[in-house]
Amino acid sequence: KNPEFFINQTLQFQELMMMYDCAIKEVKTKLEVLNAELSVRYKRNPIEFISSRIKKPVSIAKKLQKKGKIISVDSIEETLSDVAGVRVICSFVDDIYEIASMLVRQDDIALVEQKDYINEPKLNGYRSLHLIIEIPVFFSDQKKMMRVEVQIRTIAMDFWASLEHQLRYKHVINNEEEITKELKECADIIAATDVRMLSIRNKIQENTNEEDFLDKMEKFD
Ligand code: 0O2
Repeated sequence: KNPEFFINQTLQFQELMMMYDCAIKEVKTKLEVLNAELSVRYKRNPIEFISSRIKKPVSIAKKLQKKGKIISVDSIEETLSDVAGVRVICSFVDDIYEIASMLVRQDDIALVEQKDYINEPKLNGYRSLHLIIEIPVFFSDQKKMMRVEVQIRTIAMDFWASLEHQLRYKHVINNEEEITKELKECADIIAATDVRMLSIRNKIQENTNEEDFLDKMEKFD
C-alpha cells in the first residue's frame, strides 16, 4: 500500500547489510594479520581457517520476533549482535585464548561481551568462545562502529558443532533425550581429545632437540 516506505526500508536494509559485510572484512583482515605474524614467529599456524556469514533476512526477522521487537531495519542494529559473524577455527585450545586476547587488546576494538562456552560448556556439550566486538569501519562520509560476533573454537569443537547443527536443524527427533545424551557424550570425548592433543604438542616442544643449525633453519623454508 505504501511503495515509498517499502522501497525505503529495502534500500536501508541493503545498506546496513553492506556495512556488516565491510565490518566482517575488517575483522578477518585483523585475524589474518595475527596469523601471518604468529606463523612466521612460531613456525606454526594457530588459525586453521576463518569463515564468515551475514545472518539471513528470515533468521533476522525470526530473532527480532523472538525478542519481542518490531521487525524493522532500525531494530536490527539496536537488538542483534550477531548479524555479522566470523568463525575462527584454531589448532589448539590455548590458541583460542591467545587469538582472542590479541584481538581485543587492539585499541580500535571494543569488547562488548564475552561468553566462554569452553570453561562453561552449554548443557548439550557445545563449546566455543564467543566475543561480541565493535569495530570502526570508515565509509565515505562517516566512521561507524559495527558489531560483529566472533566465535573462536578448535577444529574438534567445530567438528562437533557442525554435525550437531546439521542433526538438530534438519530433523524432528522422537527419542530426543537419548540423542541429546549421546551428543553430549561425544562432546565430552572430543573435549578430552583436545586436552590430550595440547599436551602432546607441549611434550613435542619440550623434547625437540634443535642443536643442528641447518635443522633449525629448515623450519624457515
Ligand atoms: P546461526 O545459524 O549460527 O546464525 P543472544 O544473541 O545473546 O540473544 P544467542 O543467540 O543464544 O543469544 O547467543 P549465543 O549463545 O552466543 O549463540 C549464538 C550462536 O552460537 C548460534 O547462532 C550458533 O552459531 C552458536 N551456538 C550456540 N549454541 C549452539 C549449540 O548448542 N549448537 C551449535 N551447533 N551452535 C550453537 P544461531 O543464531 O543459533 O545460528
